[in-house]
Amino acid sequence: MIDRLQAEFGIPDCAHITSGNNGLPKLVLSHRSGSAVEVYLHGAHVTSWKNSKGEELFFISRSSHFEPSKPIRGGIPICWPQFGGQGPLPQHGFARTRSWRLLRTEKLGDDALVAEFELSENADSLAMWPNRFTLRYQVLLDTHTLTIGLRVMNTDDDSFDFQLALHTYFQVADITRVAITGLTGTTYVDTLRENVRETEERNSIRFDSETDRIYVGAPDAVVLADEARGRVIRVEKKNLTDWVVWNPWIAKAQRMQDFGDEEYQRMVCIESGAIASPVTLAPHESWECATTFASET
Ligand code: TA6
Repeated sequence: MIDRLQAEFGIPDCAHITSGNNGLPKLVLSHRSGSAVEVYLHGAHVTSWKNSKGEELFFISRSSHFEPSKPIRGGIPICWPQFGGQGPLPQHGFARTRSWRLLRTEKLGDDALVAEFELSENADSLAMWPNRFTLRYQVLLDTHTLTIGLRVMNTDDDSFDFQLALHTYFQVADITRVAITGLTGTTYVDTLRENVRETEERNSIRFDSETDRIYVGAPDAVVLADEARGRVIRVEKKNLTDWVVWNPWIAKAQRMQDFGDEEYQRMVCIESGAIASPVTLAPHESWECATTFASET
């Protein structure tokens, strides 16, 4: 399978399909600047984004599964058509545990690299979610940016609702020296306090305990400062209403078997999504969104 994918989608010095962890196929896009991204076909899961210096910007747990039936712990899990346990489906829906089809790889005129993946319903998904759909997931890598685009198509004769989140795990040097800015004055749902709604009063969100908040109707841009490393990453969403900010801290980290007890110190999740207000998609209509990650180097 890897050889067939490489023959069809490989681009010399730019796109390479290889056997990843546990032999799962993954695509590696290597930009001429030195930046790179890795995407497993399992879940169309971005597991690595490196800047032009080759520094890893995303977090992957050393204890992560790499098995067809389980989500990868880190990178960008695609939460669709449900977020969390907010419905009858498995936690965060089924898109992140399905094998996606690689549709195309391309080197654009400005040397940016793009790959596109597709997922549609199957007997398993229809059994738990009786809707026909096609998802198109686009990964675009440039010198300083990684842009994720998702298009949802309702290929059925009835409307359906969905939630979505790009559940992105950022690597940080020390969670106690991390600041997230851009959400001052935004309403958030505190999932650790019976979903009470509060207003974010702080200019900088910092971490000293478990944090699990859905910022609703939020501004489109946030900035992550990894102060211990002097690294800044800007994240901008398009046509998505919410952000989730999450760190499991000590007790929850210990309860997560695919996550090291100490790993909470080296990661933070900033997730762009449509959560508080699910999207309703009419028959044969489509909807799209994007999220761009920008690194200074
Ligand atoms: O995004 C925050 C969250 O909903 C947390 O409540 C936590 O459950 C996290 O997602 C990870 O979920 P997972 O199913 O990947 O373990």
